[in-house]
Amino acid sequence: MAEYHTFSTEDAMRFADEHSGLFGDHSKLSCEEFGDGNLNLVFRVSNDKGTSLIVKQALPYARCVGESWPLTIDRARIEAQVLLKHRKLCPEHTVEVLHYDAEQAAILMEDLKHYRILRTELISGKQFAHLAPQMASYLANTLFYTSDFALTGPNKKQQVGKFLNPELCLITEDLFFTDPYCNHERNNIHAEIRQQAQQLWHDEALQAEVAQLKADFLSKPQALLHGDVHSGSIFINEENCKVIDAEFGFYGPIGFDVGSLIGNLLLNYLGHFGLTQDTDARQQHQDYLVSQVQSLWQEFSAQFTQLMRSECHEPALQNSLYQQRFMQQLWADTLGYAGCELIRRTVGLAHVADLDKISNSTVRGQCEAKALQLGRDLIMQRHSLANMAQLMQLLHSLSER
Ligand code: SR1
Ligand code: MG
Repeated sequence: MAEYHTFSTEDAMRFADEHSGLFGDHSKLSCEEFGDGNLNLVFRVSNDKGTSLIVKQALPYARCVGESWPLTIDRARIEAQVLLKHRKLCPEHTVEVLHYDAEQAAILMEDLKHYRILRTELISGKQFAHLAPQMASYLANTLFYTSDFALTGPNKKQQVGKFLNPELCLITEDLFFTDPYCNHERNNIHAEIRQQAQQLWHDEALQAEVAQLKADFLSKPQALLHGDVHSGSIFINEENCKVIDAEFGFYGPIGFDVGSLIGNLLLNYLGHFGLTQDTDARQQHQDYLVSQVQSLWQEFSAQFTQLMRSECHEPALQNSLYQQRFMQQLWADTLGYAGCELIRRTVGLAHVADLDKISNSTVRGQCEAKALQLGRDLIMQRHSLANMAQLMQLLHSLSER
């Protein structure tokens, strides 16, 4: 087998051609590299009849930083295997993997060319009623059926071992839970909020809560997470949404996936204070986001609860009081991780366009300050915010500050 080498467009075409029966005449293929993510090469290979596939190759370093940040190419295995597993559990909302090559760390997958990236759509003010119910279904199914509620003890432990993913987890451990709370050189802090960012470095009460969330991230292998459910990992169109990019997958706390998505919806909510000048349009979009956050949690928790009642194979975990407590803790975890996502996307290495695209730097600073405040409130109050109505109150009081 050929040794790993970085794909050219010609290599990507050959790879797609060899591993799919779709193309036929190689001479009629074309290819473009269009990856704009943080880590990988992404090629679209097309024939002259309108058929296309995606080839994604892991680089041996983080693309957004360069060769000075080496990174395992085994992440392509994790990505392929998480997507294959999640697709079995939720075929409607998981991208299809057609082939994985360990040597070249390359994945051939369906081209979602009739879909668009959720983040771009939300930034431009688009709304999709099906987003929350479909993502609730994806999260409930993938997380329940990979948890101790559904797997035997030995099988679960074998799965945990297969998806250890230490290098990619370390990125999250650093970027999510450490960097924002100290003066780290990786941080990216706009001048307008430097003072608020510095407060994070001296906020011991907040740091203690973040330490708890990080400890759980390190030591609570509840289910096979996607590990990076932000709105750039979701493709959407008028009927459907599909999840991509599972290279951060591992066995971790369920609230991390649910909270990451809620955090990203809230980042878009806050970003629209600066992105949309028309106050009626802004209010309408923000109301939409609030309703999506509400329905995401309601539908996710209803489905997960139903699955615990009807599909739990572990006798001790069938206890209904235990299951209630489990959901209560999951709610608190979800709020905490959503808060961490708000903070790290505002002052950490990896920002989001929802805030960065605000052209007026003073207004952007005001939105970022709200993101830090809301992030802190969510983390600190995650055990006392009893329900979604209280979370919404917090959001509204923030808008008025
Ligand atoms: C160096 S990787 C930076 C971020 O991009 C990924 O999508 C993850 O969110 C990670 O934290
Ligand atoms: Mg990604």
